[in-house]
Amino acid sequence: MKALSLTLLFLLIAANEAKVFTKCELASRLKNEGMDGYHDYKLDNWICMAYHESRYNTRAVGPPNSDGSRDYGIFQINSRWWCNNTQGPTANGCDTACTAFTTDDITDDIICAKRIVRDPQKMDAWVAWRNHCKGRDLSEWTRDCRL
Ligand SMILES: *[C@@H]1O[C@H](CO)[C@@H](O)[C@H](O)[C@H]1NC(C)=O
Ligand SMILES: [Ca+2]
Repeated sequence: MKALSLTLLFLLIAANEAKVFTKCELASRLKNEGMDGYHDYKLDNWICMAYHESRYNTRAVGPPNSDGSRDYGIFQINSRWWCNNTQGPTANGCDTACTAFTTDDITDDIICAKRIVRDPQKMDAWVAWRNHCKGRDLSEWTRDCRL
């Protein structure tokens, strides 16, 4: 019983611990993962996209899209095409459970984002990037970070 209650306590704590990156913390992590210039997108594109998609919140789950799919995690990865939330048809292009994209370890999110940007749509896959970042001067997004 003691072990069980400790487990439950841990789960409750874990569930409440939504990791929200700071801008520069995320910039540093993505740079280390080779995303600065990945498929010709400089780092500031990724930072601007993540801000407008999730506000850097690793636990973000979007409301249902018009096709019933949802978007998961810091990069708001879509369940119709890239991950499996077991709630509808999915191409599951990243071969990952959508819940994996709402943990505070963003390693798998990064791997999937790289996969997404290798598709012909490239970063246009992210509506928030298209609406808020595409074609703009994005240098301010990383200017005050020590990278
Ligand atoms: C999605 O997950 C469910 C439950 O594990 C599984 O039955 C289904 O085959 C998966 N779909 C795809 C496309 O991976
Ligand atoms: Ca994850």
